Amino acid sequence: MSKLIYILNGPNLNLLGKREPEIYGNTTLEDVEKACVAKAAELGCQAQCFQSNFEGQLVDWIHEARENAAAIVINPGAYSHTSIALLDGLTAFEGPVIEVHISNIHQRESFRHHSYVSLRANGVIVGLGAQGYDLAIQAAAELIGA
Ligand code: CA2
Repeated sequence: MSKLIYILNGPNLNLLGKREPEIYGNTTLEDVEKACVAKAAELGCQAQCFQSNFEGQLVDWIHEARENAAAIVINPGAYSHTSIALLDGLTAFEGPVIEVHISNIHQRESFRHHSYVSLRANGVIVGLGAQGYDLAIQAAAELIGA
């Protein structure tokens, strides 16, 4: 059976492609998720995509990934900068974690420069737009030996 990669998107990412295209581009979350499923399949893996505006829901999916998934690709949105709960959940996950940010958080406000999730992530991709998810899946697939 092909290895499963969980693709987790945090708060407000359901608005992708619908507002602030100068920062986040025109690609919708639906487009991103379709591209993730296709990329994973191309690499002989499977992607399952989730988005929530609630921190606890994201933590629950990370716990679920402990049983089901070989790797996690996560854009934690603003929770990157605030959430020790996501960091702790991800620390309890044994496989590789790749963190994605569509925008270059280091060129933005100083409160976006620090990510708790980066303390756990095997790799971080920032500033490459929606293509960052593709690259993250590629990295995750390599790390799980797919
Ligand atoms: O650059 C990223 O991917 C972020 O994770 C996006 C988060 C932001 O809080 C992080 O600092 C960086 C925000 C997601 C909001 O997405 C929107 C998309 C379209 C319109 C409005 C918000």
